[in-house]
Amino acid sequence: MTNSYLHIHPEVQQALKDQKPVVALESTIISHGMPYPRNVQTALEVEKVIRDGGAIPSTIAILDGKLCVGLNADQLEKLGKSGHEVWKVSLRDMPYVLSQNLMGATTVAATMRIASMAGIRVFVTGGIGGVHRGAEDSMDISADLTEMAHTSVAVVSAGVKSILDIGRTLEYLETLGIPVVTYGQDAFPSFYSSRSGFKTPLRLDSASDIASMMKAKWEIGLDGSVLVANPVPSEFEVTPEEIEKHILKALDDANRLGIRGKEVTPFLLKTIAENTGGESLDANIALVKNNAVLGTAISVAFSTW
Ligand code: PSU
Ligand code: MN
Repeated sequence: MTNSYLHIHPEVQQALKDQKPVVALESTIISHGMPYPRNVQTALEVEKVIRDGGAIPSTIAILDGKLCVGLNADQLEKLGKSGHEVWKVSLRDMPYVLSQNLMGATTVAATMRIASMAGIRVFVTGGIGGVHRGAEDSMDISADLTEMAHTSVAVVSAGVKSILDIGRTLEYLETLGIPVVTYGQDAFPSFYSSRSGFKTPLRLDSASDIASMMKAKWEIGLDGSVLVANPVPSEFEVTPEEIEKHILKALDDANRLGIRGKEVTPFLLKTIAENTGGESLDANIALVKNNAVLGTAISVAFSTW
């Protein structure tokens, strides 16, 4: 769906025209997910991983009243340096941020929708939003999930972070008809860890098998995402037991400080990163790069159909 707000970088435009593989990347991970300057460094390194794998990277953000598909190094630097001053944009924020000419970093939900407008079918991130712990009272369920129900872009993640209620998130994904497939193992991963205590609903062992499942889904008219869960490389893993105490502390802080709504996820991510020191940040960076390798291979395999 093209529109006057959509601005596609010429290199991305050309690749799409030539039906070459393109991989979308989100920008909230840069502005709200990691500290400066490692966020910008990581964004550039992830783009390089995608190029080395034979696809064109396309980071998505809202700048100067446009939905930008593909950013240059200056734009990445600006987004990364401005950190939390940048608007965190999920679907409901898009019209406001666009029409007010604000700088916006897109979440999984908003990135998927913009990628889809441009015709991109594969999107690489770290972790998705989901059903929060205590959602039975707060009703805090990320728009990432409902967006995945109807936008046909595959999302490559390292599973679901255990700041969320992983069991309820998997149930919700099932309700919405979203295939959840783990790459190469039976355990569903939980971002920092290759396991979560839950078994994966589906397992596939190659990028081409994942691409052929995407083709089957979309060709028969089942719109919506495929969630790919790619376990963090074992050398960077943090055990669920170790991370859990930091999560409980961060949740407690969030409650005490009355953190609500869109602030919850960035607050938890930031608090946990601070309290675990470098270890969780190293894991975070390693898993995003690892996801970029798999996402690129999926995108290359998908582009041959
Ligand atoms: N989970 C992570 N890392 C992240 C996010 C979630 O492990 O960076 C970001 C993503 O941009 C995701 C957003 O789309 O947070 C979800 O926010 P919310 O829970 O407010 O929907
Ligand atoms: Mn929320």
